[in-house]
Amino acid sequence: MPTALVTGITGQDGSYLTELLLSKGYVVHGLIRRSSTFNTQRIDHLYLDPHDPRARLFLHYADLTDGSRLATLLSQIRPDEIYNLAAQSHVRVSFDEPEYTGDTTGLGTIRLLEAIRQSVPEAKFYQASSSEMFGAANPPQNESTEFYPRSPYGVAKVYSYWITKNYREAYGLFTTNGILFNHESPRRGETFVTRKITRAVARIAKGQQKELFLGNLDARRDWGYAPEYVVGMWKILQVDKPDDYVIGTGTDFSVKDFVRLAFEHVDLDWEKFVRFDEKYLRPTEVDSLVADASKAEGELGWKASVGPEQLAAIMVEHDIATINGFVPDKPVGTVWAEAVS
Ligand code: NAP
Ligand code: F7E
Repeated sequence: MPTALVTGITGQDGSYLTELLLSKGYVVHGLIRRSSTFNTQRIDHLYLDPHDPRARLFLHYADLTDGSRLATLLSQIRPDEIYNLAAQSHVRVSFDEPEYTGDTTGLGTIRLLEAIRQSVPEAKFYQASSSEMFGAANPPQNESTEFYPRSPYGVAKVYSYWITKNYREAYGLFTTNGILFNHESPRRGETFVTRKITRAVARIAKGQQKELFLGNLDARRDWGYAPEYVVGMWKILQVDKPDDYVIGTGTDFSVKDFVRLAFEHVDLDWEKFVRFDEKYLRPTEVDSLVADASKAEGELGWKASVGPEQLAAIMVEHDIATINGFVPDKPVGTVWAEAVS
């Protein structure tokens, strides 16, 4: 059975990727941060007590800011594939915590790559690069577009992108970048704009909320569906020669468009509920990100099938179902917590 190591396993993408890898027969090791409350909600439905002979998902405490821990774990686990999804991933927060963002989202990658170089140089490495690296560059953006990051997050991701490429060229490691455009899902963090909108729409439709405060409605994004994007990650590591790929839908919608789609799904007029709050503005904004993912389609056979209209419907439906008491995945991380305590 192939063995994968996933950093950021408790995040949106980590949870979908783990589902995919387990379904393909992998043994999956996930790095998890110590937290004073449970933070494994997104993967609880995948976890079995390690004493169970069927267990193929194993979790380990670690942090991308702790290089010696990464080195120890890599030499113990000796994974075939490593997916580096961990990051301080919120662009607005990166302006509030620029140094921490640089340490985790930027330097975290070099700590991992050094551990790989020294312990498992034969392993394949995937770096979660981002369309935020393109920043102010004109759309559509592809693998040849010059980077012009507009936030501490974007700058940190550019560092990680280049150090990933450098370790490929300098040491011959199998290191790759997936340059993913925005991708969303019912598991999206609640402070990213799509999920913030769909949760509010569900609550407004149910009479639990009156207004929704947002910042810049004019920014344009290429929003895709996260479960499809983790397939792209896996495919990037299955090629013969390591390379970098843009992954996105090629669609071009504004935040206002997404708001309208989400409210229309419950037959409400968004203009009656949405208010402006400048606290959600960023010191520098990324105006327009639209993917040209033709290289991924041609070389990986990857193509998105879910666009923003369907995505908004999926997310609103999920958030309404949650209010109605439907809980799709096991909610709280008790199984894992019991196993390690
Ligand atoms: P997410 O939901 O915010 O998950 C981030 C993960 O990183 C969480 O598991 C988090 O752990 C972990 N993490 C944060 N700081 C860490 C640290 N210092 N050490 C170890 N783990 C740490 O992000 P996502 O949406 O799944 O995105 C996955 C990756 O793709 C990220 O690197 C993100 O920057 C990148 N990306 C995302 C998108 C997108 O649209 N979603 C697009 C392009 C690139 P906790 O659960 O403990 O907080
Ligand atoms: O903002 C505008 C905001 O925070 C999208 C991360 O996954 O994708 C994500 O970064 C747009 C921006 O995502 C609010 O100004 C308006 O223009 O959902 P977001 P993001 O910044 O695009 C990239 C590819 C990543 O790599 C990142 O990790 O929406 N916006 N009003 C707002 N945004 C938020 N969060 N909240 C608002 O109230």
